[in-house]
Amino acid sequence: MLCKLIGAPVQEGAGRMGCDMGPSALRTAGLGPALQELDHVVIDLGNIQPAKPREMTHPNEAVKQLPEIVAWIEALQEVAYRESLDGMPIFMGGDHAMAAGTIPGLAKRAAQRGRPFFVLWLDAHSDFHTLETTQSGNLHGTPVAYFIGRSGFEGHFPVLDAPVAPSNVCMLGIRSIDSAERIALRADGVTVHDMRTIDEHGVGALLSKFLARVQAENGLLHVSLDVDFLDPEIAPAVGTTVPGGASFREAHLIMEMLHDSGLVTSLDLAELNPFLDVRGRTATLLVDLVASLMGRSIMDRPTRSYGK
Ligand code: 4U7
Ligand code: MN
Ligand code: MN
Ligand code: MN
Repeated sequence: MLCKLIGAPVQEGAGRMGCDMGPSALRTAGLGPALQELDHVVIDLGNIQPAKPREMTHPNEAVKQLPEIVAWIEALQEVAYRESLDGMPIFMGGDHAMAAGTIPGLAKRAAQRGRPFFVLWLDAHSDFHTLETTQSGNLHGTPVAYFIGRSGFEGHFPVLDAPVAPSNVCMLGIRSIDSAERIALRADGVTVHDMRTIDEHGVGALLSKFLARVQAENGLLHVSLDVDFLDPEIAPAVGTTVPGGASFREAHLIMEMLHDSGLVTSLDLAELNPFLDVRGRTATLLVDLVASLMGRSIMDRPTRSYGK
C-alpha cells in the first residue's frame, strides 16, 4: 500500500500551544520506517502551509483564532481531496481542528467516486460544538458539528461540498460532552459509544457492528484518532486529559480489527502535544498503533518494553 504522510501542524484550535510539533514528533518516533517495515511504500509530503489568514470576526466573543483556523481548513480540504486520489493519506496533526479540513476533503472525494463515506471518531470528546455554542472558544471542539453540516458555521467555515451523513459517524471512547453537544448529538443521530458502553460490551463487539455496516454499504472509512481517546496514564502528551480512557490493549484491538477489515482508506492523528510528552512515550505509542492498523500483529513482531 502507498502511505502518504502529510503534516498538518495546526495548533490554533487548541487551548494551549505545542500541537504544531506533532508531525515532527511522529517523524522522530519513526512513523515512516515502521510502515516501511510492514512492506508499505511511504512518501512524506512534508507539512502543509496555510494561506495568510483573512480578517474575520464572530458574534460569539468566546471564539478564538477564527481567521487562522479558517485558513488551515481551506488548505487542508484541498490537500485531502487531492491526495486521496490514490494511496492512503495519513494526516499528522496538529490539533483536532484539522479534521474540519481533512474530512470534508475526503468526503468530497468519496462523493465523486460514488462511494458512501464513514467516520470512526476515537476521542474523549464529541467535538460537536458550533461557532455559536462553544463556550471555551477552542475550535478543536467543533469539527464534527461542521462536517456533518450542522448550521452555525455559515459565512465563516467553507461551504461543504459533501456533508457526512450523521448516521455514518461512529464515536468511541467518549467521556466528556457539554450539554449543548449532548442535545444536538441525540437530535442528529450520531452513534455515540461512551466509555460506559465500552466497559459493558467491549470495544470488539461495538466496532464489529459498525464495520459490518461499512462493508455492507461498500463504504470508504476514515479514522480520526484524538490522543485523548487513550487513557492519560499511557498517553500523557495531550492538553485536554480526561481520566478513564481506552487502555493499551483496547486501542490496539481496535487497530488490529480495522486492519483485518481492510476498510480504512485514510487516517488523522490528532492532538499530540510533544511539549507534554514523557520521553516520547505518546508519540511512540501512536506509531505502534498505526503499525497495528497497517498490519503489524503480535505473532510477527519483536517484543518491545518501555524503561530500562
Ligand atoms: B478535542 C470542550 F469544554 N468540549 O469545547 C470544549 F470540554 O479535540 C473540549 O476533542 C473540546 O480535544 C476538546 O472546549 C476538543 C470542553
Ligand atoms: Mn478531538
Ligand atoms: Mn478530545
Ligand atoms: Mn484535546
